[in-house]
Amino acid sequence: MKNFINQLSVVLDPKYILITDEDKAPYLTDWRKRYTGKASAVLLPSNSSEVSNIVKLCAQNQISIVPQGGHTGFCGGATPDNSGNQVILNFKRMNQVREIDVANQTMTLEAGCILQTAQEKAAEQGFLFPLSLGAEGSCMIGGNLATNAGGTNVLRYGNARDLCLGLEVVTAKGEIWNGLKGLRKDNTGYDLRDLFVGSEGTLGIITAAVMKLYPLPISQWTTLVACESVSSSIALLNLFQRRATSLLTGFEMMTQESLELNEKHFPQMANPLQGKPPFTILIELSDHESENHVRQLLEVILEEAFESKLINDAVIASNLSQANAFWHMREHITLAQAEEGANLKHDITIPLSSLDSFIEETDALMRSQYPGVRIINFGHLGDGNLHYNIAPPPGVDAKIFNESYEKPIHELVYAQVERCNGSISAEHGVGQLKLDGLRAHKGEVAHDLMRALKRALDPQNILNPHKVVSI
Ligand code: FAD
Ligand code: 2HG
Ligand code: ZN
Repeated sequence: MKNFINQLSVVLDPKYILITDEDKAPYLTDWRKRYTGKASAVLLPSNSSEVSNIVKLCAQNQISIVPQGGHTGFCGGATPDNSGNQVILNFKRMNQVREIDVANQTMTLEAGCILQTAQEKAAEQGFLFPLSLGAEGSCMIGGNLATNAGGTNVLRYGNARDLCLGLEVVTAKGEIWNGLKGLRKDNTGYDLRDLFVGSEGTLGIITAAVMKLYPLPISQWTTLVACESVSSSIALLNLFQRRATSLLTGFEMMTQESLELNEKHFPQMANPLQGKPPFTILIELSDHESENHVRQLLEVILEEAFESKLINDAVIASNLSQANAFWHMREHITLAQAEEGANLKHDITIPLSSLDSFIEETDALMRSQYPGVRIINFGHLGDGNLHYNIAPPPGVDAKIFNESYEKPIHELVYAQVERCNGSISAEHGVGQLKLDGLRAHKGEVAHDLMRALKRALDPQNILNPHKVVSI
């Protein structure tokens, strides 16, 4: 290993090769503190050639690499194993916006560019870069693409994959594939870009990307509404989709139990709706034409929703700071859960037509089999994506809860997901958390194809091994 580190210092300035325990510590534990690994070194390259040279050396020495962005992922994908032989390749020094192409409405970003920086740089040029999620102040575009991140604008603009037009990737051999074309059409055979997006660092290392930009909306209106049931929430979504079409940019759901937990930890984020509605829906409309048009449309749709008894209360944010407060309330549920302690996450998608029965039946099964657990159910309802998270009954030790209940609770939820023809990972990925369950979920044929791809692109199994698929 000492010899390998010496070789590394030929291709990377030694001050960017972290080898002391103290220097490495911040890179070894994931955001949820579920996984802590060991690494022989943390490497901080500043450009794609350095990444290429590092990968070549790793390939020669059979050293495996864990790519790492902001380390905010929820599935342990960016955390090394316990062998102490892996290296972490962290992208924080590759953080430049290489280009904003105004005519083509694209931006080219290095993998370590923080998502919020990309949004801000786009806005400076009058563009919207629509990828948006709670971790945007620290997650990086390479990590977003590697996980095919979703977030709160998917309903209108799609997930990270939909926003990506081109990639630069370092392969497992250390070659640099330059696919940084900002083309909206390119049917020249297999889509390599789509292979790397969502592969969580197991097929190649993303060093840069061309991303789509959109015109900045001139006005946005945000409202919170109270719904009595899942079925009325979905009918409300359909009403907004029919009436507002592409002006609908956000449709998020929070249950009463989620907001109560939020308020416990962040009392300043109390729900402004009265009477503790079972389902609070956050809706956002965006417009590129005039301030008034979308506000009036919102009022008309809400009136119709009141008349059809889909909602029984609503509050429209009167200014930007109130709109931000609504969004903060939604985004803080994850932080409230982290403050509260242990919780089991289920990032699932269900077809909207089955969502009502999924929630009703799964809630009932959960409450009868695990009395006292708290069902912290919230998420991107417009995408059929629930964060169906389970917290232990108050006062139950987190460790005991995880050890005794994690497996059966996952099994219960995932069996329900299968029954409804849903997915066990909507937007957070697989990483190491869902590695074992993936074969059963995908089916043998799909899983074998995934393995074949992994073997073809990374025959030495040095790119993030034992994440997503084991070979
Ligand atoms: P990391 O966690 O560092 O890495 C994630 C995976 O990508 C790992 O497998 C890693 O090896 C790989 N990887 C990282 N960089 C590269 C690269 N350059 N090349 C190849 N592979 C690479 N996710 C959502 O989808 N929607 C949300 O709404 C959302 N909200 C969140 C809110 C909070 C508060 C937090 C903490 C997380 C949230 N997440 C959400 C999860 C997380 O932020 C996303 O998965 C994000 O895309 C991860 O980016 P990252 O830079 O932190 O990646
Ligand atoms: C969100 O939508 C994130 O806020 C986090 O995807 C979900 O905490 C979670 O489970
Ligand atoms: Zn989410």
